[in-house]
Amino acid sequence: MDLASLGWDGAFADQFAPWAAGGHRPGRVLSVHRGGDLVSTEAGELLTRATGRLRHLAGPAVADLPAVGDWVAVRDERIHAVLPRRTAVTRRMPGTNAGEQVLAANVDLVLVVVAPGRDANPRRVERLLALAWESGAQPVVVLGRADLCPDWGTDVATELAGLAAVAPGVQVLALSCYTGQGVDEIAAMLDPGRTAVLLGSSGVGKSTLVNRLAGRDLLATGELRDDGKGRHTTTTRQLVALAGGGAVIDTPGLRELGLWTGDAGTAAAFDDVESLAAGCRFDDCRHRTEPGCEVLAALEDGRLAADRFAAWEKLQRELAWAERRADPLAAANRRRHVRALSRSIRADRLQRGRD
Ligand SMILES: Nc1nc2c(ncn2[C@@H]2O[C@H](COP(=O)(O)OP(=O)(O)OP(=O)(O)O)[C@@H](O)[C@H]2O)c(=O)[nH]1
Ligand SMILES: [Mg+2]
Ligand SMILES: [Zn+2]
Repeated sequence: MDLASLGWDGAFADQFAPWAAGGHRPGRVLSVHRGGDLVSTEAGELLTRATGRLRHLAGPAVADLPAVGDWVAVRDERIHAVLPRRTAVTRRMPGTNAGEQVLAANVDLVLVVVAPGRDANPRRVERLLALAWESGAQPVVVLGRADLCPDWGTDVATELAGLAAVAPGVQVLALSCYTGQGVDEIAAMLDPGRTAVLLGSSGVGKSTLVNRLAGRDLLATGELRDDGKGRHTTTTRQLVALAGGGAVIDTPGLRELGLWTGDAGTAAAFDDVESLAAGCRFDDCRHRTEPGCEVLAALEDGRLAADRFAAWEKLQRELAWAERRADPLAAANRRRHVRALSRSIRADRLQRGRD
């Protein structure tokens, strides 16, 4: 496999130099299984395993072990090191109360795929976008299975407008793998060397999209249940190299959306609310009764929708809870960091307004 088409570049090569000197070869993790990690190298695909040393260093921190999309140093069918991740989509480990899980590493794009109707619920999209922004990659919202909108045209436009309202600064597009609408647009985002990860509920058509992009039926897709929900057909995360260069990572439908300490992500996903909050007179304004509160003023005059504010508050509470559990000290620092970040977002906007 040509590693450049998978995203290998000079900066990674520089970081890899000491490993190359030690006789290691670079590779990208395609999938992670109990029996080992499948890695794509210049010499082909290899089934590898992290060395005992790497496991020992990671200890209980599974996030330090190779994840799908990672660039790794391989020798003798063993992974000796994981290169620093440029971006990472992470969440809390489902079912546990601590620990971070890396869903996809070194991605350029996070395609948040939703189906028309219930699944395109603004609150769910907001949460997925917070996760996406937090990764450091660029989110895109995809209305999948758009051909199912009863009135093809008007309904799609309404759904897209609803999605755009909760996705400031994010491209929103309609996709149908049946009619082909939107497929080329997404393919065009995946130049050689670029990687996208697909996130969304079960049954929204993620694996079907991968097959369309790959031009052949690589992955299993599943019929929907009678209630219109998916059957959790995909069970492992998997990186697929596309023939024209570029790569896409398919993931199982997300049931539990445990946000990791995603303050930066929330700040970006709720750019509108955060910018208002940055304008409050007091730095620690709770937006309840404080004088000079911009958020209250915006709620009053309709610039900010009440349900969007409620969603933001709820996410804030969850983040605060997750943070306290993970690292109480860091939590306080992060709060300060986010306030600074929102202020810079606001300054940036004002600047853009002036330009
Ligand atoms: N009408 C319509 N159906 C689609 C479209 N894309 C996929 N489907 C169907 O939706 C069902 C679910 O598709 P999958 O690709 O398996 O969905 P998924 O998101 O990968 O689901 P999980 O693997 O369970 O997370 C299948 O029956 C597909 O044929 C589309 O554009 N339009
Ligand atoms: Mg699937
Ligand atoms: Zn306020």
